[in-house]
Amino acid sequence: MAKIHRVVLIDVIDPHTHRQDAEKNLLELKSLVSTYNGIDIVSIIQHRTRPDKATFIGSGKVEELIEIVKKEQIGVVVLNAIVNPTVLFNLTQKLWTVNPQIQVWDRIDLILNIFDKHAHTSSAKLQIEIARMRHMGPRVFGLGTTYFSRQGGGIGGRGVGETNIELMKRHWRKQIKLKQDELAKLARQHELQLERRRENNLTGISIVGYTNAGKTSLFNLLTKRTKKVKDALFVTLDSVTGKVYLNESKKEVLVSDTIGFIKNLPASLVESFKSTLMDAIHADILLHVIDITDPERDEKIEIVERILMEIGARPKKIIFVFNKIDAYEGNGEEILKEIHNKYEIFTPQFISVKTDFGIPKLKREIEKGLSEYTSIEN
Ligand SMILES: Nc1nc2c(ncn2[C@@H]2O[C@H](COP(=O)(O)OP(=O)(O)OP(=O)(O)O)[C@@H](O)[C@H]2O)c(=O)[nH]1
Ligand SMILES: [Mg+2]
Repeated sequence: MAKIHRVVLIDVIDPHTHRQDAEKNLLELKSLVSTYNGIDIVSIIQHRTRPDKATFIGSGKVEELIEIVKKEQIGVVVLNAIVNPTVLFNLTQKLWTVNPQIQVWDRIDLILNIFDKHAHTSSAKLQIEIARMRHMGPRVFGLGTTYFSRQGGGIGGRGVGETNIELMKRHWRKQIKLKQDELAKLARQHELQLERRRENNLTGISIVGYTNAGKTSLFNLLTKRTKKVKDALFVTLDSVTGKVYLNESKKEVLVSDTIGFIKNLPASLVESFKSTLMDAIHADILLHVIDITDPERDEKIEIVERILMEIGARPKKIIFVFNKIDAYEGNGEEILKEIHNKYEIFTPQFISVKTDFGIPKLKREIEKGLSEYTSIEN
């Protein structure tokens, strides 16, 4: 069994924020932590007008944190923010005395560590590496093995007056550039593949949506595949393409499953994952899968639509697919009406992958979209 990590979650919130809202903010972080196989032992919510520059929580709270780490045998401290690497380093240093193996992460570190567990293809792995290097920044990255081993061998040719930091920066930039070039090559291959499909008039459908909405479940159902499905965030990292058979037009069309989106996805990660989302960027039809049981449904819809815009997806049609209706506990009639009113232009569909409900109708809607916007008849 995978190792369970004992985790402390830390958030700094404005003194005017209610405790309830603060706890809600921590919820997603908690599911991320459990996705990472961690159990959150303690949450610390610190009220401050703004985070402390050196330690995020301020020296008083740091003392409290040291006690908790010691008493609860904490292995990982996670900050619900994106912070400067120096802050992480400062906190790590303070906690070393009670646990020499302590890890201090911010949101990006946590997400990257989850990604790491799920990356299979070389382009997903490269993307994670690039994002990690960017996030570490030149100073911390420079402290890594690469820098010192090369330093040991003698870098040579160091220009007059060049400081160590400048050297580190240059090394850091160069390493990132190398990885980016490698990734660009893979992306180009992928793009050529997509172009070829297009020339052969194979239309692309892509399944997108917030993480854990049921995208892979739908993909499996449509393509009769058996990709991994799990009640956790970011189970899917690599986009995978399969075929769905459409009964009326008696055609097979390509459909791809993609990485899930998340609130506050750091810009650097969006950039890094663009190539994974290539299928979504080029798709003619997007199926935007939404978990109808999620109380934050509307907010998540907005987040997904915004990220789609940011990555430059310009589909001919977007179909909103409200999934998990088998598990919806509220007033069914009311919610259907509300959704129809709000999202009519996205021809909302209501399905349950679990019970198969709504799938034939969804497929008909896809066929309609395809015949409206593309020429699969040829
Ligand atoms: N009750 C119910 N649960 C569902 C349904 N469809 C999917 N799920 C569950 O929702 C969870 C997430 O499903 P996935 O298909 O892995 O979701 P995803 O959107 O691919 O998630 P990521 O790849 O992590 O972004 C799993 O526990 C599924 O069993 C459904 O129709 N009803
Ligand atoms: Mg998935």
